[in-house]
Formats: sequence, C-alpha cells, structure tokens
Amino acid sequence: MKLILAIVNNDDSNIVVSALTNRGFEVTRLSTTGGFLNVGNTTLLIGTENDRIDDAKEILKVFSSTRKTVKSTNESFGRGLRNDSVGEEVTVGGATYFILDVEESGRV
Ligand code: 2BA
Repeated sequence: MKLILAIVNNDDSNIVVSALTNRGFEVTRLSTTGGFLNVGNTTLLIGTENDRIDDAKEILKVFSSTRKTVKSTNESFGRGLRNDSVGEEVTVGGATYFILDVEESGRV
C-alpha cells in the first residue's frame, strides 16, 4: 500500500477530490499554506493500493490546471528571507505529489 501526499491549488481541490472519490479513492483533505507564496493550498492524503498509483496520478494531472500568478506578499520578512522574489511571476497549479510506502494501515 502507498500513501500519496498531493498538494493542489485550492481552486482545483473540489474537482480533484470529486474525480478521485468518484473513481473509488479514499481521500482526506488538509488546508495548508505554501511556504513561498504564503497562500492557501490543499494537501490531499490518498491511501491506495500500489496498482492504482498510476490512476491517481492521471486524475491529479487531468484535473489540476496550471496557471501563472505574481508573488505579492512579503510576509517572510523578519525570518531571514529577501524581498527580491516579491513581484516575481511564478507558475502555480498542477499537483506536487510525494508517494510514500505504508507499512501498515487499518481501522480499529
Ligand atoms: P508554494 O511554496 O507557495 O510555491 C508556489 C509556487 O511558487 C511553486 O509551485 C513554484 O512554482 C514557485 N516557487 C516555490 N518556491 C520557489 C522558490 N524558492 N523560488 C522560485 N519559485 C518558487 P509548485 O512547485 O507547483 O508548488 C506548489 C506548492 O506545493 C508549494 O506552494 C508548496 O506548498 C508545495 N510544494 C512544492 N514543492 C514542495 C516540496 N518539495 N516540499 C514540500 N512542499 C512542496
């Protein structure tokens, strides 16, 4: 069994979760914040069998659109980060994922 951690844009989260659950995946969604843009995103926990990993990745790819945005906050000031990234255009969206081995899972 594997655990997929997938970080998606908040704007895409509903459709991604719907697509996953419609195809039988079990999903937990966490409200998270990106460290660079300091804006909310959604982290999905998806526990699944090894042979369904490719299906999950395909759904993430299809339903997570890519877009551009401008970094407009400087909330990181005071924590040692520089100002030169403010105003920078960055590509956001798509899904960033990590796939972890699960030693054991269950319900008690
Ligand atoms: P953020 O950290 O807010 O990053 C948003 C987007 O800003 C990133 O999109 C990337 O295009 C850009 N970016 C991030 N750090 C940068 C940097 N140091 N210099 C220049 N541009 C930078 P994505 O790569 O699609 O990442 C979307 C979100 O996924 C991230 O939001 C973060 O919450 C998460 N993420 C991405 N890679 C991660 C990693 N290796 N570990 C943990 N979380 C990650």
